[in-house]
Amino acid sequence: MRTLNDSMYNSYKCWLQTSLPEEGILKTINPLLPKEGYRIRQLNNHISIEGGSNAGLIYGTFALHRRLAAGHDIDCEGAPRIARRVINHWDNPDGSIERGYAGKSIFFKNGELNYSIEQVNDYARLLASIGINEITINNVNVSAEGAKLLTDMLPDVKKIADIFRPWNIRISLAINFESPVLLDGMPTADPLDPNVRLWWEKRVEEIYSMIPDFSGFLVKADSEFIGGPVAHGRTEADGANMLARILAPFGGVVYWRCFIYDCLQDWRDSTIDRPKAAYEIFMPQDGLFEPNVILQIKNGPCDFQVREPNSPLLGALKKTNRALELQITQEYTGQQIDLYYLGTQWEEVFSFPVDDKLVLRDLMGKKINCIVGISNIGNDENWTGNILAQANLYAFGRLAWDPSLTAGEILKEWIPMTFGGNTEVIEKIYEILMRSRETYEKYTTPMGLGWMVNVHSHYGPSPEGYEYSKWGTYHRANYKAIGIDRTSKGTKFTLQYHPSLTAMFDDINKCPEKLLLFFHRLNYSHVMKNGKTLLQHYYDLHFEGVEDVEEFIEIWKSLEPHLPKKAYDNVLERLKLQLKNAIEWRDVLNTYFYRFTGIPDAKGRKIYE
Ligand code: GCV
Repeated sequence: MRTLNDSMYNSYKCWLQTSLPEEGILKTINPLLPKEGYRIRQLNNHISIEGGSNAGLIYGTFALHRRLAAGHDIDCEGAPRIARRVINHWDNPDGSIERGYAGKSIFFKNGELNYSIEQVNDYARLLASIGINEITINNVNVSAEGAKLLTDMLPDVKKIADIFRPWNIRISLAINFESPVLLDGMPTADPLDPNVRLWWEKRVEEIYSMIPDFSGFLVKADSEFIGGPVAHGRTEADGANMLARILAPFGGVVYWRCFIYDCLQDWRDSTIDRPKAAYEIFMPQDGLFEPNVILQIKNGPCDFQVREPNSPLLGALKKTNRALELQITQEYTGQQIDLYYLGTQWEEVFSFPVDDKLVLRDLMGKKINCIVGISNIGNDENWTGNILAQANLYAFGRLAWDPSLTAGEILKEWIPMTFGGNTEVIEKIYEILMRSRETYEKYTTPMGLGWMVNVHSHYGPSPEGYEYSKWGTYHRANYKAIGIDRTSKGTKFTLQYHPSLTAMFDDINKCPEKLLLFFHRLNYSHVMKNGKTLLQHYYDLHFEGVEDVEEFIEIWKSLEPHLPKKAYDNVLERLKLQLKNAIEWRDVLNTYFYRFTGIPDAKGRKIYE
């Protein structure tokens, strides 16, 4: 098992490892400050950090470190805008990580909790440094093995909770709704069955006797072949409320995921439109959930694609608590091989309108007081596989603390903390990271189309990989047109938004061009605002995307003298793989459309027959 002292692990000088200044610092608790808040002052012969509690002192200490590295004034005050700042792990008991790209789980091995205390403590410290205050350690797809966290593995869960607690991080568990059947052979998991309720009561009492600050349960139910209340003829609210009522006396909550859709769709049936599903299921139940239920909603209505509009449910629910779920692990966004700084994407998510006045950011910390990120770490020597992918975890924490930060501001903290103060290094890494999302989008599926990835792995191009499948993710390209008409004249998805947004997305001239193919079905001859046809625009973006990656490689190479060899090699190796991937995407997709249309590239560049 890797420990803090392993040489490889220490060879990166990354943000969590630079030591915190301790000498000449006076730390005091000031109950007048918010509990997790802090105030830092530079006085004559020392620096004072006041915290509203120990948690505030922890955050204040890391804030001081950050400000020193970024060259900001030391005097400052801070407090989180969002109360619950949560990391979800998709770690399985066998040590694998669903959609993980940085090695194996740091928690599990061979069917049990099997970990290094130092490593987990170091991870807790890392999360505390970015303000995270809660963690779910296991995958939402809970196998029969994973369900045992509630029983056989509970003593070990307690030990993990003990490691996280000093860092102000509470623990929660993902549970399988069918646990009474899976673990104890009960005849049913019907949430209205009194014996089922009793079974859960016993589990919850046991958990709280061992982990008094246990945060609660995370539930993926009635989703992707996993059971839930609907299978018992009940509603999502029936299921969530049964658990919530049991947890309430202990101060626990239920995170109920809204990622529910028909995953056995017939592609011939164009009356079903997957992005509509969550709203259709949950809006009629708005107000029926207990106050300690938090509906956990992915940022987009599909599934963490490179560009989607925000889920309409985030703004539409009025009487139900909710959490915004973001994916830090790069499932559809390059798998920690391709460069993809998610900060720019999340800044857009926060800036996305909810109605004619407000954007999502305005709801954060008010109507939406919880944010969840799917972890991108594993036991890899630098935590995230690609060292530059650390920026995504860092950005998540910083935005969870303060959603008004910009993607650029966050990078200007992270880069010097990780690579030191050399201006050339800072500027060049800043440039490639800030451009990275758009570059990936250019050579994959621009304009909101999404998917077209290889089935299951979700890396690399396969334009028809999901086209005739059951998953409901179609683009319906033919010789003339592409995309789904999701306007009020089409599938009516746009009607799920505030009327001002319906009007914008419905109107082809007002719909943001970057989302055009999410909302509209268009002929390849459609003329874009830049005067090009849709098809030519598509070709151009694919060629440009590859050129961008070539440029990134040159920029990175120019930094060789200024970077630790290990970090330099780590990224260069991945950039080379990214170039291969980008070329593959460009050629497969350009050929795909050329074969349909017979229209060559206007600039005569090579498109394969
Ligand atoms: C944990 C997508 C991913 C799955 C993931 C699921 C979810 O479908 O491909 O791996 O399962 O989302 O968010 O539940």
